[in-house]
Amino acid sequence: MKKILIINGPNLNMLGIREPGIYGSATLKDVEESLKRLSAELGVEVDFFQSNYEGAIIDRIHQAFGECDGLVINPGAFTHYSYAIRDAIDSVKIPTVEIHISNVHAREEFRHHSVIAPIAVGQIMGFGIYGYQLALRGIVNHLQ
Ligand code: CA2
Repeated sequence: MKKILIINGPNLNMLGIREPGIYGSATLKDVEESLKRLSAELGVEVDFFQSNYEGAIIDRIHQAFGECDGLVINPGAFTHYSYAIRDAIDSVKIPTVEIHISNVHAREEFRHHSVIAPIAVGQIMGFGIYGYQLALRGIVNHLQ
């Protein structure tokens, strides 16, 4: 069975708790439960990781080498400047979908650039937390 790792970066532990106008009212736990249900439908295994620390995210990506077949990541604000997370994904060569809850292009200019996008299979954004489902479907389809 294919195994997909779903990583959420900094501040995404606050989903559903603060700023519901931008990120909605569902919690990260709600998101993970819905992905768990979808994984059963798609016949894949999912594992979840959230951290507010760049190094912890990098360590988890390294740990996924030889263990996971695909990666779905919302790197949070690291999206825009973490060459270290980009290099980690590139080094393990695990096919990756980048997901954002909001449409980053409709927001501040600093959010318009992603350093992850060039090494990702694709990007999903602007569909709220439903984007996680699209991202999981996307990576599973890519791996098949
Ligand atoms: O739209 C996205 O998913 C983002 O990755 C979210 C990041 C932001 O820095 C990116 O530019 C776009 C921020 C995550 C903050 O999450 C919160 C959730 C609830 C309350 C406060 C913050």
